Amino acid sequence: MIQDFGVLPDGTTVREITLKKGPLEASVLTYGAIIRDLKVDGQSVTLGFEDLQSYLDHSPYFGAVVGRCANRIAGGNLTVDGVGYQLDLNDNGRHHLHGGSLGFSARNWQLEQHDKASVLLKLVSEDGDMGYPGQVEALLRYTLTGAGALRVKMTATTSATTPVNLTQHAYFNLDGSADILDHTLEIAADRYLPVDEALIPTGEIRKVAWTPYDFQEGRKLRRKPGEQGVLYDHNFCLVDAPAQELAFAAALEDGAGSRRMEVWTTEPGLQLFDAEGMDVPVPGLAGKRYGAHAGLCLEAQRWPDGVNQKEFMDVLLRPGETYSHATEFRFS
Ligand code: FUC
Repeated sequence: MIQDFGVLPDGTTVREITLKKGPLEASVLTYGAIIRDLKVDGQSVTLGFEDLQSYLDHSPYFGAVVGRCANRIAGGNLTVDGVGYQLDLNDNGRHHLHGGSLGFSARNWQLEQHDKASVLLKLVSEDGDMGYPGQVEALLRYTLTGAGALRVKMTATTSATTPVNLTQHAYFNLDGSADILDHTLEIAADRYLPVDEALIPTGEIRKVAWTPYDFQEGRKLRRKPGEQGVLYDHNFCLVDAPAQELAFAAALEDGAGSRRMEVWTTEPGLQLFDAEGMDVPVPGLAGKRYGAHAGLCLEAQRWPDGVNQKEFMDVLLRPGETYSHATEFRFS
């Protein structure tokens, strides 16, 4: 099903495509390639809004695809083949966040194709967009699979060498409770990236063992005694390079242990963000209010600030190459 969802300030229409397959139903917006709502057996498992204006005014990237580069680039400083570029400084005027103020999450994607269970969207990011060199063409397909998963498949090509690191920024809450602190999370990472006060990786790659970042055996998001002040806004190091095949990255279970979601991805990193500071001033899906820890993000991506970190994998895409990323959110 497809319908108009609203009109952007520039006069273009945002479309909403509803996909259905088995127990899954997904509503996808052309704006930001946003997953506006994802239902499993009729229960919403992501955070979102009922109207476009709330997305324009209040969304902390709910369900959006972020790019060209997910997460932060320190000082918005990019150097490609010896040439320096200044990227849009949309993070407190100091750093570049999620591709800039008009990144992929704030663009109205073109609707290329759709059927009952899948939709294909396209975005052309022009040369110089948000300060980046080269024209990038991105394709994104969402598919509801017969096996009860939402599959996200993204590819991109470029006219000049530029960094590309896309991710799906959905906030999950599997049981509709006020917060996700009693959800249990497992992450298949034995290392994570410590950050500085601006949330930018320091460059150190640290073992999770004996720290609050050890999710290898599964643990609740709720801080244990003695863990006050622990922040979950970090990249977990799954592997050292992107892969061709999907691999298990994480599992999330609701408080009662009645719903489970697994994340499988080709990406080497997973950003955990548990929205501690969330305080959305307008109603969300079905009138819900979203406060602290209302949902959490599991953003599969290449390690953040890769353009400035020699030890991290390359995030540059060159002409003739194809960036490719697949992530599946599997429900049971
Ligand atoms: C996540 C975080 C950021 C930011 C954003 C809304 O990706 O890593 O810190 O707050 O979402």
